[in-house]
Amino acid sequence: MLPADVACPPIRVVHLGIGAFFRAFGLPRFEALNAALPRPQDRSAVMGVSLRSPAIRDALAPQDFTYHAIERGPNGDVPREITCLSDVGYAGEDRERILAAMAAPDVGLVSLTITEKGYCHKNGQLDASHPDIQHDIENAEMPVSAPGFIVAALARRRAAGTPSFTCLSCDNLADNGRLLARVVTDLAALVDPALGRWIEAETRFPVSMVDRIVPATTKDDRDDVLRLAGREDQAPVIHEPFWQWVIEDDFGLMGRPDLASVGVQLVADVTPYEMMKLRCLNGSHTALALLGQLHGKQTVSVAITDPLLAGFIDSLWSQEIIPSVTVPQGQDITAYCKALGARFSNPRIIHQTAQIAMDTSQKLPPRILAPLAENLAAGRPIAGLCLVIAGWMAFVRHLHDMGRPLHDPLADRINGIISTTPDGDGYVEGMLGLEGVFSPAIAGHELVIDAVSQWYRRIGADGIAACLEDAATLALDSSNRSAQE
Ligand code: CS2
Repeated sequence: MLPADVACPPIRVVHLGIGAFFRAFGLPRFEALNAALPRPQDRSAVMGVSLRSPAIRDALAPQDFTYHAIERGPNGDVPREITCLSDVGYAGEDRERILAAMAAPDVGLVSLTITEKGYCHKNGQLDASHPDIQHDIENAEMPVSAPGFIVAALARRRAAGTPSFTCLSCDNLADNGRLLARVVTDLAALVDPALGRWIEAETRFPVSMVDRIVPATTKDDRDDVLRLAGREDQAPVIHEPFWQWVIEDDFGLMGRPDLASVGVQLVADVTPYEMMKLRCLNGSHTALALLGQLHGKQTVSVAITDPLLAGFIDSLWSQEIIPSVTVPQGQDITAYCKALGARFSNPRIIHQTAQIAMDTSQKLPPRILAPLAENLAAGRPIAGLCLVIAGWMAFVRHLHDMGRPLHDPLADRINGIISTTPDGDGYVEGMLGLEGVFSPAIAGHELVIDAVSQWYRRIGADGIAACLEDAATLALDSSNRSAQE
């Protein structure tokens, strides 16, 4: 038998935001890494941190933090037991344990999936007026935000003479590592300028692109685990077979886990991968979610097999998204989108369009508005992207009118606009004025104002089906035009 300290490898990674995504995407990589290491003492354990709720800690603790990741392909399930997670702390109750773990010399990596809103930023800078950030400026040793936890832990490491860990953002944001570096160093500078300088010099923030479709786990999924694995599991995760993880090879003094040996791509520049994924996959996800909701389609697989939506997504890709992407070397982007269509169609992945439609105010900028701005500058078509924006405006107004909650960090501002502007052009103008979502250049651009207002009116007058048909015709016209040019 192994001595107890060897049987349980040291925590070398702390992950902030231990939701279903990272448990289905990142932890299986650490599990594979451990499985390939013959000496147990060389293996790594991961500590997870839940920032908002104790639920995942409480579900996993009675099962020693092990759980099943179920790969759900079109034809069947493959369950895998994940054992590398050795602890989960909830920020609201286990702050000291979490900070002690993050400050421990064995920890070389702090990874994050905290979603777009977790970065507490406004236009790429720390939002110092954000209530969590105000709290963390005044109580730096008792943080509540993710940047606050990183700053407090790095302060401890600096004081103890321990090298900095590397901070690895795994969120769907353009240049996610740069944004994390910005908010962390901005916050540190406000708390202690010398610490801010130390972090700037010592901490690496590689950019990464992450990809795996992970729907929310349901009660049926928990029952499936019992059937497949013969064991109760209160916190399994479901995922598609596909995954891709591309990381900028920029780690600090603590080195990096040998992720390349388990299929992770370590590259000098993640930008083309991230641009392709954020725009082609996430952009079309957001389009399917919003327009799918308006069109009565509750899941992605049902939405993408609807001829009108499928036709729209095909033309959105070919006319507006693909032309805006700098394609990674050796990648066939048309084949990439075709494969996305197949991934989205997997009928056994029940991915709710309502789930993807959450937090859209944070998702539009990298997914829809970035290609829109570039298309405008290059004189390329924008009609489909503008339909997605108009669809969002119709979707949030519909929720409001039905008295249903809007899950979005800007819900109060959005509901304020809805209740103070008459439906129509004034409402569209009000929404385009949402600071932090639409840049002044986009919000004030006549072509955008016209296209979004027209689509919005058309959705109200003729319904989304007519708009989807129109958009496909427009796309056909513009592709005929460019074929003739
Ligand atoms: C989705 C993503 O919920 C969403 O916004 O677009 O979670 C998507 O499933 C993943 O990024 C796929 O890698």
